[in-house]
Amino acid sequence: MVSLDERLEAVFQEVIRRNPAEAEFHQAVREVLESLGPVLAKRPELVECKVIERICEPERQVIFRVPWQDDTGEIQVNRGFRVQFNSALGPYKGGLRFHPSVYLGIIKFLGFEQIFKNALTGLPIGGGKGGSDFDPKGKSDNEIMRFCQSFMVELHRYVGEYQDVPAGDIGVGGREIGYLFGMYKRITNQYESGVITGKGLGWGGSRVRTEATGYGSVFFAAEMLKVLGQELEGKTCIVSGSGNVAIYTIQKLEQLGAKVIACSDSDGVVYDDAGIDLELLKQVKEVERTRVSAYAERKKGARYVPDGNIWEVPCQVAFPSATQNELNGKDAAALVKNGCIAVAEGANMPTTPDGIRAFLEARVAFGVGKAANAGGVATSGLEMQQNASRDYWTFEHTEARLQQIMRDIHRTVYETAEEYGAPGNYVLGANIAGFLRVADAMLAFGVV
Ligand code: NDP
Ligand code: 2IT
Repeated sequence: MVSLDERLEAVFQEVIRRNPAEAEFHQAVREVLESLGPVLAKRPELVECKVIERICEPERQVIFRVPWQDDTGEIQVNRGFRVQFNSALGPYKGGLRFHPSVYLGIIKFLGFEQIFKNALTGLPIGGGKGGSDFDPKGKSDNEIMRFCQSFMVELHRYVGEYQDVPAGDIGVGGREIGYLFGMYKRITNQYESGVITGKGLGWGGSRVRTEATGYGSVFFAAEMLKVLGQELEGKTCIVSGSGNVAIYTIQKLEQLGAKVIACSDSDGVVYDDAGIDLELLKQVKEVERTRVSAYAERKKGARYVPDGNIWEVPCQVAFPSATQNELNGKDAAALVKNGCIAVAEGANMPTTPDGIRAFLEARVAFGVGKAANAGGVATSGLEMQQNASRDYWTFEHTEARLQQIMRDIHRTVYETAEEYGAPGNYVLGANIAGFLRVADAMLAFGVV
């Protein structure tokens, strides 16, 4: 563990004391605090104004009951969350995660990350996150609908175009956004498109939003490689996960001439030396909503290993795109040993602190999630722009905007790292640049 400046250590200890048993939240806070030492040296007024203490405390947290009836008629009870972390730069903005592992600590870590990520996009959006411990796996379409409707019956009180704008995350995609928006529209009797993003293209959605997180993380990786005098064309890559982010990471990599030889889900890993067949993967995951093992059963030459470790596959560029803490110090060491030169985090906090340290020490270009995966929320911001102007943009225009945003984030993060004496350290650059944008707005507002 990197030791903290004593003022930051005191802030961190207070965060632990006030938020007991929330390990992921502590981890996300610690990573940011570890970057802020050089900022305090330059900007002592930030200490006096207690802006770091304020940023670590969510503006509002809502926890609610979500009762629903399953297909057998039995009543189920889940827990819903919305953490409205910071609105200094705009309405709270961030996804909803439906996964059985969800508890307050997960939503708070995601909401905390979201503050700085959203600031890095340069768009006027604050940070928030929500979700439920509901497990969508094995549920019928009707059960998903009833759950989403019940969730929105409570959530609608706290969201709005100018207040808080949710979107998808793990377990929440286009289908769920449709059910959520439909219920919000019904309750409020208003067609308030800007209340949620990730909508369908026929009813207020933005082109490229589905692809945006994956495409964005590939654009970010391309920028990192450019600094190294390299390009993605011809590179061998691995992408963990096989959900929304993973699929569109694979698609953009293939378009740019890279080869993706492995992907995964929480049950196992698929290896395909010929390169993942995207159409088949989409059929298996998006249409049939089944497991990656089904891909290997149908694709000649592909192999499936239950409980396999994807990070043992030799590659030049890795894209952790499944979930938090999926890549540890040992995994990072294996990647480095096998010749990996760049990592772009499509997921939120997929690399453990040990893993990050191993990458930084080995001088691997390590694109931290709050920078590398910001393309999803950035395109949500573009969806909000289109909704506000009652307009739809073309795919080409929207993708060009996304690419420019990712380039700008890369430049900002890279230059900030240099300015603060850590050239090439994207973790430090992203944390400082994101933090300063939020902190400066908060200072302007007085004691808020
Ligand atoms: P999806 O639900 O579409 O896919 C999630 C993928 O990750 C699945 O392959 C899933 O496997 C795997 N996964 C989830 N939880 C676990 C776990 N506990 N252990 C192992 N594997 C797991 O979600 P997304 O693709 O949208 O999200 C992936 C990551 O990207 C998350 O960290 C999310 O926060 C982040 N992200 C998403 C954005 C978006 O726009 N969607 C934007 C920025 C970041 P299985 O099916 O077996 O559960
Ligand atoms: O983690 C994320 O940035 C997301 N899940 C997307 C959030 C959004 O509001 O589009």
